[in-house]
Amino acid sequence: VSRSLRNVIIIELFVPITLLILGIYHGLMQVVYRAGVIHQSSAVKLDYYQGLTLHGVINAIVLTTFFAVSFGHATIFFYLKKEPNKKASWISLGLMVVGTLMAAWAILAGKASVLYTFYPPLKGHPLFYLGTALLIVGSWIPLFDWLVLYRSWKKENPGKKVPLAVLGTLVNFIVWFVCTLAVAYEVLVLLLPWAMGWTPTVNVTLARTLFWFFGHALVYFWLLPAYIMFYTMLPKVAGGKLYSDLAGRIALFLFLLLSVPVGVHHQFSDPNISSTTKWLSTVLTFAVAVPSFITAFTLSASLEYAGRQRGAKGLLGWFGKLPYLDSNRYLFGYMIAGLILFIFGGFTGIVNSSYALNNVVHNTSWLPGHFHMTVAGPVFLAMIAMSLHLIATLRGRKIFLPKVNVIVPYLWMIGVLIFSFGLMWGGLMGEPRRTNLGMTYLNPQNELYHPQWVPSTMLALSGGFIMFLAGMLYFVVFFGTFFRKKTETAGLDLPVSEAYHDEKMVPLFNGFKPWIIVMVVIILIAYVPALVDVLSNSGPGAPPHLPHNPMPGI
Ligand code: HAS
Ligand code: HEM
Repeated sequence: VSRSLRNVIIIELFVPITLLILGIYHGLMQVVYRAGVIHQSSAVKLDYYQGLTLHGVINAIVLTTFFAVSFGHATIFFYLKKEPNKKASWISLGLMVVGTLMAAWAILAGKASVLYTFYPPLKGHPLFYLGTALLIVGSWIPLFDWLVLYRSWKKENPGKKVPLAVLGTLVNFIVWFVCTLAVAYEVLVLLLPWAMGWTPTVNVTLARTLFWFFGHALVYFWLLPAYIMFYTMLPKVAGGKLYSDLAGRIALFLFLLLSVPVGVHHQFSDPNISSTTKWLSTVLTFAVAVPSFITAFTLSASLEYAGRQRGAKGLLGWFGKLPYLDSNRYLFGYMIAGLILFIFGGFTGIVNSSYALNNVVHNTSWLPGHFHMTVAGPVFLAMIAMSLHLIATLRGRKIFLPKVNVIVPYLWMIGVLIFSFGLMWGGLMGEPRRTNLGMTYLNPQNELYHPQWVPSTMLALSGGFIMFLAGMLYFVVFFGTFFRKKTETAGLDLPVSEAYHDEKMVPLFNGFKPWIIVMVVIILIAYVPALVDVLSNSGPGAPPHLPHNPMPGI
């Protein structure tokens, strides 16, 4: 690996992991406010919503985008043996860093407490929107470069299967490119002119619809780097093989088809979208769970094979034979802890997407319960594990405190389980999300005091504290590894799983064209009705209540 690419990858990991210190601190503060430990609107000069914005933006937008780009560079180079264009990689990194600094300034100055979803009518400083746009444009650049490398690799290797990790990276960034077009339009055409004072108002539901066109595909943009690791590395570090290579390809292509057209499931309570459009969104969302079910079965079979290779007997003996605490295979611990969390994260997602059940959980603390078992579960654990692996190998450093490192993922997992259980329990009792409970419902001095929410918020507080502790231990390991003396040969090295069933090359699963066409068709089927609803039903006044329809909507 060239010095230039190595430095790009290292900076792309170092910047967000450093910012993450602030992101994790604000996670802790969130549980502290929620549990009514403090009854203030701010702490350490940062306001509640400012802190929540920092938490969501740093953890879920900045860390994930930087990581996806750096991991993309790593997989493309490692599998295709071709270096991405030097200039393009540095321009992309430069745009992402400048964009992040602009948005961070706006938030820290208290001028953009708009949360990571920046729904209008909350209005942020223009630099917040511009910074977000730069971060996104910066992350687009590598895709075009990688596509050139991919095409030349295909020409040189006719009839060979495209490596699964490369396929995953390209699927992920094609989804990212398509979905970010909508948020770029939202930011540049609707929000920025409004924030600059050039337009008097914005169409709120149109902005939300454009945001969620982007927003749910965003969660798969977070997930797919983790899936690439689960398919191409986990079986190897577990001591086995990937059960089926074709299953991985099918799952990835299903994400290409179905990641974007499901965004309306975040808008079940928006009154100007019709029930039919929402029903369609539920059906498509059930469909997008299918590639995750395929993944669950394929990975279980791969892990069972690994367990048996390691001498397991009987039906379930393989569970006990996996390298849970092997500090040389710490990637395994991070990945398995994430997968265990995702069993719960996935099932709660299916509850959310069921149109009628969504009424019960929407905007309650059930939701952060769900998404800390997804984005702060498999996604976060896979990302921080791979960041550590890449930093250690690219800089030729040994892992600092390997025995501590190997328990970090389990501590995090236990923390998330307790934390999310507390939030979901509270959510089912009506606890709202995005609300400083310490000021009102969890303040005994306040007339709104809800003592029945004390146990659930205390549970969330204790889980959140364990997560915070695990996060701090991770920082010690990461920065300890980063700054220790060089003792190993530096280079880019990734674990590679062989396939147990390495099916023949099928042209349909070795290229993108037909899939992209079907993707566009499904997006049109889902989003033309949604946009027609939004544009024809937005105007002054609320849509009428229809007695035959208990759901919000027309
Ligand atoms: Fe979600 C809201 C539905 C997946 C993140 N989601 C959110 C929000 C976030 C988020 C951040 O339909 C909040 C947005 C906001 O701020 O308002 N979500 C789903 C569904 C899925 C899903 C159906 N979500 C994710 C993923 C995320 C994520 C992935 C981040 C990475 N979600 C919703 C809906 C809402 C929502 C509604 C809106 C709710 C509202 O009202 O606002 C599916 O993709 C889930 C499928 C997953 C599975 C699990 C498969 C299990 C696996 C593990 C196997 C384990 C093994 C280990 C092999 C079916 C793969 C075994 C070995 C041992 C040793 C045990
Ligand atoms: C929101 C705690 C780590 C992503 C929240 C909320 C809490 C919380 C309590 C809900 C606030 C509310 O709606 O009332 C924590 C703790 C963490 C942690 C204690 C660890 C110490 C993470 C990580 C990620 C993440 C690692 C992602 C990688 C998010 C997102 C939100 C959120 C996207 C939504 C923000 C919003 O509603 O605008 N967190 N979190 N969190 N968290 Fe975390």
